[in-house]
Amino acid sequence: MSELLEQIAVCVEKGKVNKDSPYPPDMKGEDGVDELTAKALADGVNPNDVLTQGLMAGMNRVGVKFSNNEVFVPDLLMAAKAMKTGMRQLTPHFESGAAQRKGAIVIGTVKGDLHDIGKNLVGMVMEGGGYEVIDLGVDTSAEQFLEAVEGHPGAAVGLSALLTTTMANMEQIVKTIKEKVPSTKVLVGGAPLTQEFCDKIGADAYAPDPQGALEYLKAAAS
Ligand code: B1M
Repeated sequence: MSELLEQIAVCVEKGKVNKDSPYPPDMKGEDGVDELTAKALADGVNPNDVLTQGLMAGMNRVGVKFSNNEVFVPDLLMAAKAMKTGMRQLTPHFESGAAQRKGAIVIGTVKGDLHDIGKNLVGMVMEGGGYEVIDLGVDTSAEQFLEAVEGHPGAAVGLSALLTTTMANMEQIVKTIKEKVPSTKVLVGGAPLTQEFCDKIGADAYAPDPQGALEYLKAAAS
Protein backbone atom coordinates (compact mmCIF):
# COMPACT_ATOMS: atom_id res chain seq x y z
CA MET A 1 0.00 0.00 0.00
CA SER A 2 2.74 2.47 0.94
CA GLU A 3 4.40 1.63 -2.39
CA LEU A 4 1.34 3.00 -4.20
CA LEU A 5 1.45 6.18 -2.13
CA GLU A 6 5.16 6.52 -2.89
CA GLN A 7 4.37 6.17 -6.62
CA ILE A 8 1.82 8.98 -6.29
CA ALA A 9 4.41 11.15 -4.53
CA VAL A 10 6.95 10.48 -7.29
CA CYS A 11 4.39 11.40 -9.97
CA VAL A 12 3.57 14.71 -8.25
CA GLU A 13 7.28 15.41 -7.82
CA LYS A 14 7.92 14.76 -11.52
CA GLY A 15 4.71 16.37 -12.77
CA LYS A 16 3.29 13.18 -14.27
CA VAL A 17 -0.43 13.98 -14.58
CA ASN A 18 -1.80 10.88 -16.31
CA LYS A 19 -0.85 8.00 -18.59
CA ASP A 20 -1.42 10.01 -21.78
CA SER A 21 0.68 12.93 -20.60
CA PRO A 22 3.93 13.16 -22.61
CA TYR A 23 5.65 14.85 -19.65
CA PRO A 24 8.14 13.93 -18.28
CA PRO A 25 9.54 12.11 -21.33
CA ASP A 26 11.20 9.39 -19.21
CA MET A 27 7.78 8.36 -17.82
CA LYS A 28 5.94 8.20 -21.16
CA GLY A 29 3.18 5.58 -21.14
CA GLU A 30 3.36 5.04 -17.38
CA ASP A 31 0.47 5.65 -14.99
CA GLY A 32 0.29 9.17 -13.56
CA VAL A 33 -1.33 10.76 -10.52
CA ASP A 34 -4.77 10.37 -12.10
CA GLU A 35 -4.62 6.57 -12.51
CA LEU A 36 -2.69 5.93 -9.28
CA THR A 37 -5.05 8.03 -7.13
CA ALA A 38 -8.04 6.21 -8.62
CA LYS A 39 -6.35 2.88 -7.89
CA ALA A 40 -5.52 3.84 -4.30
CA LEU A 41 -9.11 4.92 -3.61
CA ALA A 42 -10.49 1.78 -5.28
CA ASP A 43 -8.15 -0.32 -3.12
CA GLY A 44 -9.63 1.33 -0.02
CA VAL A 45 -6.66 3.51 0.93
CA ASN A 46 -7.75 6.26 3.33
CA PRO A 47 -8.20 9.50 1.30
CA ASN A 48 -6.32 11.40 3.98
CA ASP A 49 -3.30 9.11 3.51
CA VAL A 50 -3.51 9.62 -0.26
CA LEU A 51 -3.42 13.35 0.42
CA THR A 52 -0.68 13.51 3.03
CA GLN A 53 1.60 10.57 2.15
CA GLY A 54 1.09 10.77 -1.61
CA LEU A 55 0.15 14.18 -3.02
CA MET A 56 1.54 16.46 -0.30
CA ALA A 57 4.69 14.38 0.19
CA GLY A 58 5.49 14.77 -3.52
CA MET A 59 4.79 18.50 -3.45
CA ASN A 60 7.07 18.99 -0.43
CA ARG A 61 9.93 17.32 -2.28
CA VAL A 62 9.48 19.66 -5.26
CA GLY A 63 9.54 22.61 -2.87
CA VAL A 64 12.86 21.50 -1.39
CA LYS A 65 14.36 20.95 -4.85
CA PHE A 66 13.13 24.39 -5.92
CA SER A 67 14.85 25.94 -2.89
CA ASN A 68 18.06 24.17 -3.89
CA ASN A 69 17.79 25.36 -7.52
CA GLU A 70 17.45 21.78 -8.71
CA VAL A 71 14.05 22.44 -10.38
CA PHE A 72 12.45 25.63 -11.71
CA VAL A 73 9.04 27.33 -12.05
CA PRO A 74 7.83 25.16 -15.00
CA ASP A 75 8.52 22.08 -12.85
CA LEU A 76 6.44 23.59 -10.01
CA LEU A 77 3.61 24.24 -12.46
CA MET A 78 3.61 20.64 -13.67
CA ALA A 79 3.74 19.38 -10.07
CA ALA A 80 0.80 21.63 -9.18
CA LYS A 81 -1.17 20.35 -12.18
CA ALA A 82 -0.49 16.75 -11.16
CA MET A 83 -1.45 17.45 -7.54
CA LYS A 84 -4.72 19.12 -8.56
CA THR A 85 -5.62 16.09 -10.68
CA GLY A 86 -5.38 13.95 -7.57
CA MET A 87 -7.21 16.46 -5.38
CA ARG A 88 -10.17 16.48 -7.77
CA GLN A 89 -10.69 12.80 -7.00
CA LEU A 90 -10.39 13.38 -3.26
CA THR A 91 -12.90 16.26 -3.16
CA PRO A 92 -16.05 14.10 -2.81
CA HIS A 93 -14.47 12.24 0.12
CA PHE A 94 -13.80 15.48 1.99
CA GLU A 95 -17.14 17.04 1.15
CA SER A 96 -19.40 14.19 2.22
CA GLY A 97 -20.49 15.76 5.54
CA ALA A 98 -22.01 18.87 4.02
CA ALA A 99 -25.72 18.19 4.29
CA GLN A 100 -26.57 20.83 6.92
CA ARG A 101 -24.62 24.09 6.70
CA LYS A 102 -23.19 25.21 10.05
CA GLY A 103 -22.12 28.64 8.82
CA ALA A 104 -20.20 30.31 6.04
CA ILE A 105 -16.61 31.30 5.37
CA VAL A 106 -15.18 33.50 2.66
CA ILE A 107 -11.74 32.23 1.67
CA GLY A 108 -9.07 33.43 -0.71
CA THR A 109 -5.37 33.75 -1.38
CA VAL A 110 -4.27 37.31 -0.74
CA LYS A 111 -3.35 39.99 -3.27
CA GLY A 112 -0.16 39.27 -5.23
CA ASP A 113 -0.16 35.56 -4.39
CA LEU A 114 -1.11 32.85 -6.88
CA HIS A 115 -0.63 29.76 -4.69
CA ASP A 116 -4.00 28.07 -4.27
CA ILE A 117 -3.41 24.40 -3.47
CA GLY A 118 -3.33 24.86 0.32
CA LYS A 119 -6.28 27.26 0.21
CA ASN A 120 -8.26 24.76 -1.86
CA LEU A 121 -7.54 22.05 0.69
CA VAL A 122 -8.78 24.30 3.49
CA GLY A 123 -11.96 24.89 1.46
CA MET A 124 -12.48 21.18 0.89
CA VAL A 125 -12.10 20.34 4.57
CA MET A 126 -14.44 23.15 5.61
CA GLU A 127 -17.09 22.01 3.16
CA GLY A 128 -16.63 18.50 4.53
CA GLY A 129 -17.10 19.94 8.00
CA GLY A 130 -20.47 21.40 6.99
CA TYR A 131 -19.62 25.02 6.18
CA GLU A 132 -20.61 26.98 3.08
CA VAL A 133 -17.39 28.07 1.39
CA ILE A 134 -17.30 31.21 -0.73
CA ASP A 135 -13.98 30.87 -2.55
CA LEU A 136 -12.67 34.11 -4.05
CA GLY A 137 -9.68 32.40 -5.68
CA VAL A 138 -6.19 33.86 -5.81
CA ASP A 139 -4.72 37.40 -5.94
CA THR A 140 -7.66 38.70 -3.91
CA SER A 141 -7.77 42.34 -2.82
CA ALA A 142 -9.09 43.84 0.42
CA GLU A 143 -12.02 45.29 -1.55
CA GLN A 144 -12.98 41.88 -2.93
CA PHE A 145 -12.91 40.36 0.55
CA LEU A 146 -14.95 43.24 1.94
CA GLU A 147 -17.55 42.97 -0.80
CA ALA A 148 -17.93 39.23 -0.10
CA VAL A 149 -18.22 39.80 3.66
CA GLU A 150 -20.91 42.43 3.13
CA GLY A 151 -22.73 40.06 0.78
CA HIS A 152 -22.61 37.20 3.32
CA PRO A 153 -23.43 38.71 6.73
CA GLY A 154 -21.97 36.70 9.61
CA ALA A 155 -19.50 34.81 7.44
CA ALA A 156 -15.98 34.30 8.76
CA VAL A 157 -12.97 35.06 6.54
CA GLY A 158 -9.99 32.79 5.81
CA LEU A 159 -6.86 34.32 4.28
CA SER A 160 -4.05 32.27 2.78
CA ALA A 161 -0.53 33.48 1.89
CA LEU A 162 2.48 31.44 0.75
CA LEU A 163 4.97 34.21 0.08
CA THR A 164 6.74 36.31 2.69
CA THR A 165 6.19 39.26 0.35
CA THR A 166 2.40 38.85 0.32
CA MET A 167 2.10 38.54 4.10
CA ALA A 168 2.15 42.36 4.15
CA ASN A 169 -0.96 42.40 1.94
CA MET A 170 -2.63 40.08 4.43
CA GLU A 171 -2.13 42.69 7.12
CA GLN A 172 -3.82 45.32 4.93
CA ILE A 173 -6.78 43.03 4.23
CA VAL A 174 -7.29 42.23 7.93
CA LYS A 175 -7.17 45.95 8.73
CA THR A 176 -9.78 46.82 6.08
CA ILE A 177 -12.18 44.08 7.17
CA LYS A 178 -11.83 44.88 10.86
CA GLU A 179 -12.37 48.59 10.21
CA LYS A 180 -15.51 48.15 8.09
CA VAL A 181 -17.12 45.04 9.65
CA PRO A 182 -15.44 44.64 13.08
CA SER A 183 -17.49 41.63 14.12
CA THR A 184 -15.98 39.48 11.33
CA LYS A 185 -13.79 36.62 12.55
CA VAL A 186 -10.61 36.49 10.47
CA LEU A 187 -8.54 33.34 10.29
CA VAL A 188 -5.11 33.25 8.63
CA GLY A 189 -2.85 30.45 7.39
CA GLY A 190 -0.12 29.47 4.96
CA ALA A 191 3.39 28.06 5.19
CA PRO A 192 5.32 31.23 6.17
CA LEU A 193 2.81 32.34 8.84
CA THR A 194 3.15 32.11 12.60
CA GLN A 195 0.94 32.77 15.60
CA GLU A 196 3.13 35.76 16.34
CA PHE A 197 2.44 37.26 12.90
CA CYS A 198 -1.27 36.59 13.33
CA ASP A 199 -1.26 38.50 16.63
CA LYS A 200 0.75 41.32 15.12
CA ILE A 201 -1.70 41.95 12.26
CA GLY A 202 -4.80 41.68 14.47
CA ALA A 203 -6.30 38.52 12.97
CA ASP A 204 -8.44 36.38 15.26
CA ALA A 205 -6.69 33.07 14.72
CA TYR A 206 -3.85 31.29 12.98
CA ALA A 207 -4.27 27.71 11.80
CA PRO A 208 -1.27 25.71 10.57
CA ASP A 209 -3.44 23.27 8.60
CA PRO A 210 -7.00 22.74 7.31
CA GLN A 211 -8.06 20.72 10.33
CA GLY A 212 -6.91 23.50 12.65
CA ALA A 213 -8.94 25.96 10.58
CA LEU A 214 -12.06 23.81 10.89
CA GLU A 215 -11.56 23.39 14.64
CA TYR A 216 -11.34 27.16 14.99
CA LEU A 217 -14.61 27.69 13.13
CA LYS A 218 -16.36 25.09 15.28
CA ALA A 219 -15.03 26.64 18.48
CA ALA A 220 -15.91 30.19 17.36
CA ALA A 221 -19.51 29.14 16.72
CA SER A 222 -20.01 27.51 20.12
CO1 B1M B 1 5.86 28.94 -5.36
N1 B1M B 1 6.93 29.41 -3.82
N2 B1M B 1 6.37 30.61 -6.23
N3 B1M B 1 4.79 28.32 -6.86
N4 B1M B 1 5.73 27.31 -4.50
C1 B1M B 1 6.84 28.52 -2.65
C2 B1M B 1 5.75 28.97 -1.69
C3 B1M B 1 8.31 28.64 -2.03
C4 B1M B 1 8.38 28.36 -0.52
C5 B1M B 1 9.27 27.70 -2.83
C6 B1M B 1 10.68 27.74 -2.29
O1 B1M B 1 11.40 28.70 -2.48
N5 B1M B 1 11.09 26.68 -1.62
C7 B1M B 1 8.66 30.09 -2.39
C8 B1M B 1 8.26 31.16 -1.38
C9 B1M B 1 9.43 31.75 -0.64
C10 B1M B 1 8.98 32.75 0.36
O2 B1M B 1 8.36 33.72 0.08
N6 B1M B 1 9.28 32.44 1.62
C11 B1M B 1 7.91 30.25 -3.72
C12 B1M B 1 8.23 31.21 -4.71
C13 B1M B 1 9.49 32.05 -4.46
C14 B1M B 1 7.44 31.40 -5.87
C15 B1M B 1 7.65 32.43 -7.00
C16 B1M B 1 8.06 33.84 -6.54
C17 B1M B 1 8.68 31.80 -7.97
C18 B1M B 1 9.10 32.68 -9.12
O3 B1M B 1 8.31 33.06 -9.93
N7 B1M B 1 10.39 32.94 -9.14
C19 B1M B 1 6.27 32.44 -7.69
C20 B1M B 1 5.29 33.47 -7.08
C21 B1M B 1 4.00 33.56 -7.86
C22 B1M B 1 2.96 34.34 -7.08
O4 B1M B 1 2.28 33.79 -6.25
N8 B1M B 1 2.87 35.65 -7.35
C23 B1M B 1 5.81 31.05 -7.37
C24 B1M B 1 4.95 30.34 -8.20
C25 B1M B 1 4.52 29.05 -7.96
C26 B1M B 1 3.67 28.27 -8.96
C27 B1M B 1 2.58 29.11 -9.63
C28 B1M B 1 4.59 27.74 -10.03
C29 B1M B 1 3.16 27.08 -8.06
C30 B1M B 1 1.75 27.32 -7.44
C31 B1M B 1 0.65 26.63 -8.21
C32 B1M B 1 -0.66 26.74 -7.48
O5 B1M B 1 -0.76 26.88 -6.27
N9 B1M B 1 -1.71 26.66 -8.26
C33 B1M B 1 4.15 27.10 -6.89
C34 B1M B 1 4.31 26.03 -5.98
C35 B1M B 1 3.62 24.74 -6.34
C36 B1M B 1 5.11 26.15 -4.80
C37 B1M B 1 5.46 25.07 -3.76
C38 B1M B 1 6.48 24.11 -4.38
C39 B1M B 1 4.31 24.24 -3.24
C40 B1M B 1 3.16 25.04 -2.62
C41 B1M B 1 2.04 24.08 -2.31
O6 B1M B 1 1.08 23.99 -3.05
N10 B1M B 1 2.22 23.26 -1.24
C42 B1M B 1 6.07 25.95 -2.57
C43 B1M B 1 7.14 25.22 -1.76
C44 B1M B 1 6.52 24.43 -0.61
O7 B1M B 1 5.54 24.83 -0.02
N11 B1M B 1 7.12 23.35 -0.29
C45 B1M B 1 6.35 27.22 -3.24
C46 B1M B 1 1.28 22.20 -0.88
C47 B1M B 1 0.14 22.80 -0.03
C48 B1M B 1 -0.81 21.68 0.38
O8 B1M B 1 0.73 23.35 1.13
O9 B1M B 1 0.18 25.74 0.43
O10 B1M B 1 1.59 25.28 2.50
P1 B1M B 1 0.48 24.89 1.59
O11 B1M B 1 -0.85 24.80 2.44
C49 B1M B 1 -0.88 24.11 3.67
C50 B1M B 1 -0.66 25.01 4.90
O12 B1M B 1 0.18 26.12 4.64
C51 B1M B 1 -2.04 25.35 5.32
O13 B1M B 1 -2.83 24.23 4.97
C52 B1M B 1 -2.30 23.62 3.79
C53 B1M B 1 -2.38 22.11 3.96
O14 B1M B 1 -1.64 21.67 5.05
N12 B1M B 1 -2.72 26.54 4.81
C54 B1M B 1 -3.72 27.13 5.53
C55 B1M B 1 -2.61 27.20 3.63
N13 B1M B 1 -3.49 28.21 3.58
C56 B1M B 1 -4.19 28.18 4.74
C57 B1M B 1 -5.24 28.99 5.19
C58 B1M B 1 -5.78 28.71 6.46
C59 B1M B 1 -5.29 27.67 7.24
C60 B1M B 1 -4.26 26.87 6.79
O15 B1M B 1 -6.80 29.41 6.99
C61 B1M B 1 -7.47 30.35 6.21
